[in-house]
Amino acid sequence: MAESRQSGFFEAPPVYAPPKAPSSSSESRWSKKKKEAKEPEVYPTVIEGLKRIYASKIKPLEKEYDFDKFHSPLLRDSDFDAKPMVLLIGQYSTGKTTFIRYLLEREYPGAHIGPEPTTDRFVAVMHGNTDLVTPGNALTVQADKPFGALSKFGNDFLNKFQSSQSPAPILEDVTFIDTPGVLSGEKQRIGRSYDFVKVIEWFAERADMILLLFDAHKLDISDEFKRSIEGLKGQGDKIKIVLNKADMISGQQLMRVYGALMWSLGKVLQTPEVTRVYLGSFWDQPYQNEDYRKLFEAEQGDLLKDLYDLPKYAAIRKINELVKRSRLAKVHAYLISHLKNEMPAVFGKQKKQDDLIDKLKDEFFKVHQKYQLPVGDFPDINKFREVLKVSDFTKFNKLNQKMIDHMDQVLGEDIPKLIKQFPQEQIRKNPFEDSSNPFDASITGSEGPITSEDRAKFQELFFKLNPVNGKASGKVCGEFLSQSKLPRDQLSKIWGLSDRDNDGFLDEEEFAIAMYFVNLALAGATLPLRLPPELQKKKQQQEATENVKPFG
Ligand SMILES: Nc1nc2c(ncn2[C@@H]2O[C@H](COP(=O)(O)OP(=O)(O)OP(=O)(O)O)[C@@H](O)[C@H]2O)c(=O)[nH]1
Ligand SMILES: [Mg+2]
Repeated sequence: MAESRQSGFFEAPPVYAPPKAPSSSSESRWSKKKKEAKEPEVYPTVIEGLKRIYASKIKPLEKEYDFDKFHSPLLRDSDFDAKPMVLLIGQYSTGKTTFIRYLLEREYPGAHIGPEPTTDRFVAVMHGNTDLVTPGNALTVQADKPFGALSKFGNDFLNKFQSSQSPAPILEDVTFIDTPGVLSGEKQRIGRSYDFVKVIEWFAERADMILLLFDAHKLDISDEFKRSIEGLKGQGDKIKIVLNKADMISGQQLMRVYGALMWSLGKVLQTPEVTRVYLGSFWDQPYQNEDYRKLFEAEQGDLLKDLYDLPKYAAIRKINELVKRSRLAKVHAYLISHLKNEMPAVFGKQKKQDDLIDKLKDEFFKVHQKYQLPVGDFPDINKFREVLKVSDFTKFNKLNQKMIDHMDQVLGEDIPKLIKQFPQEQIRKNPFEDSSNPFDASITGSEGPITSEDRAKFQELFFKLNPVNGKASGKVCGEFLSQSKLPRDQLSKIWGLSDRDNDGFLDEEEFAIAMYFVNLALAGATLPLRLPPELQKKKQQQEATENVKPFG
């Protein structure tokens, strides 16, 4: 099945042909001008649209006003093409590397797992046809990777950064960032030779999901971890908490740990909303304490569902981020050109520049008033001041109204147009409805997961179980399914998947699902943690067809 999945979520062939560019020799000044002024009605893909809007209207303004010196480097195509990124953060040994292993269903090259601090570097776990490790320095110069900007953290950091490529199917749609465990006590004081918190902030800003892992049987929030979490302010909506290894403690202890975790997090995260916590043991080993099996499985299922959804929402997040960036870039252009304007033509330049820096708050206010700009779009005044101190205001550029107009077009026309295009692309590339689902590729076939031939066989078997009111009891089904000689834990997993209404009985459809998974497990495939949507839908569809059989 993997062969049929050459294209990732964003790379499917365009439905709309991109507007043809006239050849340069035949291009008149007029058509050039027209092309400049007008963006195409429909972009080949949303990501392609974002790239073009950025290159034609936002980047020129960013260059004009040194946006990169003040805020963040100019974007490259690879920044737009980057797959959704999941950042894992936690104290050492909370199970970050194991969690990635569990999702990849294999080890990534260079992975170390162990009870002592093991991962000593940042690892971008990405897709590749063969296992390959690329060191940090080489990564930052690869134009097709979104890590160029990391060079600002220096060599000490780059020596502790690498990418590990691996052919795991999930990596075709998501990139994971494994991080060194946050240290506590003495080890923390020894320190690192690079700014760990700043690096975490960098990844967090670009991540689509941030997983904060805690160890239920060793709950501990060190100062460095606290600072890292504080560095995540503003990214609250991406954060998900994982209380891992919950199977290692009793129910009573778990309640206490859960309460303690919520209490400490409330203080650190300071968000009005309650952050979602996933309880469980996120690895492929049997649970040590079986009391909460159902709860853990449900939680695991929820977290996986959120991961499934990432590619779907990643494009929306990219649009969102570009909007944020454009608004900041516009305010930035006004601020820089205003400072330039305030400078004297001949004498007293340095003095005036120092004055302006001293009274920067007043200058911000003037710009806010004059152009009616939202306060929320203004940058952090202290960071802005730091860069101004090493700048020469006379070199700043004057206000370029055309560039500002372009930004208004981006925000008022181009982006809304792109969003309108969005639903079509979503339908076309819904990762659940085609074979690019990274998690359950093996069970999605062109006929649907259960073939009609199998379905007929399963139906016959089901009726041999003498169902009452359309349902066969757990005992009867259990005995029948045990004949497969599958291990008990697998059978229990299969039961959990197929008895969808948890009533301890199987109806005809649920029985078909169970049989389907029994065959899959017998063939050596890994069982999914939650019921794939195709099977859920099948059930609804079947119910619908049954309901419209008035004479049946
Ligand atoms: N019970 C249980 N133990 C786990 C789980 N995940 C990991 N472990 C154990 O916890 C230890 C640490 O696992 P790692 O995956 O190395 O943890 P890490 O967070 O990557 O650690 P560092 O890289 O040092 O920060 C190992 O001995 C694992 O066997 C889990 O889900 N449940
Ligand atoms: Mg690790």
